[in-house]
Amino acid sequence: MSRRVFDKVYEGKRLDDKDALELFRSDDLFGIGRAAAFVSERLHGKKVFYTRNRHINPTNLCINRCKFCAFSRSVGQDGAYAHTIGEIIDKLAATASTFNELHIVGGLHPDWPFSYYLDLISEIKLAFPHVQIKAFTAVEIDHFTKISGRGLEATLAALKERGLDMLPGGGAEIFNENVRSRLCPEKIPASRWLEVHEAAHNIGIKTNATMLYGHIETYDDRIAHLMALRALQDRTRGFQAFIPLSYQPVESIAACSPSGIDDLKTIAISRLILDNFPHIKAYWIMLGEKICQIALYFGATDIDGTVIEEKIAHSAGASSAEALTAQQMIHLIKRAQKEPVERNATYEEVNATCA
Ligand code: V47
Ligand code: SF4
Repeated sequence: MSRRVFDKVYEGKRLDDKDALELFRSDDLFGIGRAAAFVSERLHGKKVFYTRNRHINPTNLCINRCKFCAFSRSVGQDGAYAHTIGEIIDKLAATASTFNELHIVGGLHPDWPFSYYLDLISEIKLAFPHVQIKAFTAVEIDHFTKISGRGLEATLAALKERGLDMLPGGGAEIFNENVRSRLCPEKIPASRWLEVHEAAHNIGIKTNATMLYGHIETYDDRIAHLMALRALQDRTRGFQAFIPLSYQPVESIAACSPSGIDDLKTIAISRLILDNFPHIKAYWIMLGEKICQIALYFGATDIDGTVIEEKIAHSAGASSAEALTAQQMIHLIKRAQKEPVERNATYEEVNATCA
């Protein structure tokens, strides 16, 4: 590939669609990685962020049943579950001293009222006031507007009032509507996903963004996805991290997961295109610990958290561990010659207490 695109990066110029396609088609993995590392070091030096968090999935019952999702179940199906708020509080109480961020996402339950979600947030905040809550994908928020009869901003504001701190980036999948209709025909369209995040940003809720890649999409689809996120971020500045989600194979969509090379290239190119995003997150659960560690040389500056209990990727057969201790995360970062920094959900640095 020509030096032209790298020159633009080193001169601090914004890349366009054509540059992005040249990068995706290139086999100069190290050149791309070096350019992305240049950008991430300019932003954060040697710092790599991690968090002590815990995942909670209140239910796997879901009316959408996306084709790639091995986690969801229909009513009456083997393995279906729906936790009461009391069960969730008990689960959390058992490990409460080990996390300061909660990541809560689940299926679209066919019957739960909006009050379940409002009470869930309030009761968690009451029982664990030190914990920040990152909860509900844009897909869930849209569902809440339907079950509550409220508008988007009113729905988000009600959750914020109860203690919601931020939204995770799930549900974005791939924005191209043809691919989306094959992967997840029942899911909200891309335009609605973007609208939910814009509304959250407008009322002061920060969010993350994701992209599910490595299945049936093309490089052009990935580029259009990244460009749509960059355009929204130009307007709102409300995104904190972008998380490329490496597809975990399920039979009905595509048999193979992306290669390690594709994982690293996608992380690096995301860093180069999303010049207005503070962080690119290498999500070790879907990448595996070793690719995640190498990604720190390809533009990633966040490795997510301890997680404790992961159901979505592991339902699809992810071979990574289900949890890492804070000590293991620190070790992973230090062995890459980087500086581990513990953060909370909203990216404030916190003093590590369990290292
Ligand atoms: O929206 C489902 C994806 C997402 C598969 O914001 C799959 O900090 C790969 O969004 N292969 C949920 N991916 C996970 C997510 C997330 C994870 C960690 C941190 C954050 C954050 C967000 O998982 C879903 C869907 O896109 N998913 N099935 C699969 N087979
Ligand atoms: Fe439901 Fe989310 Fe799974 Fe789709 S990805 S079936 S919306 S839980």
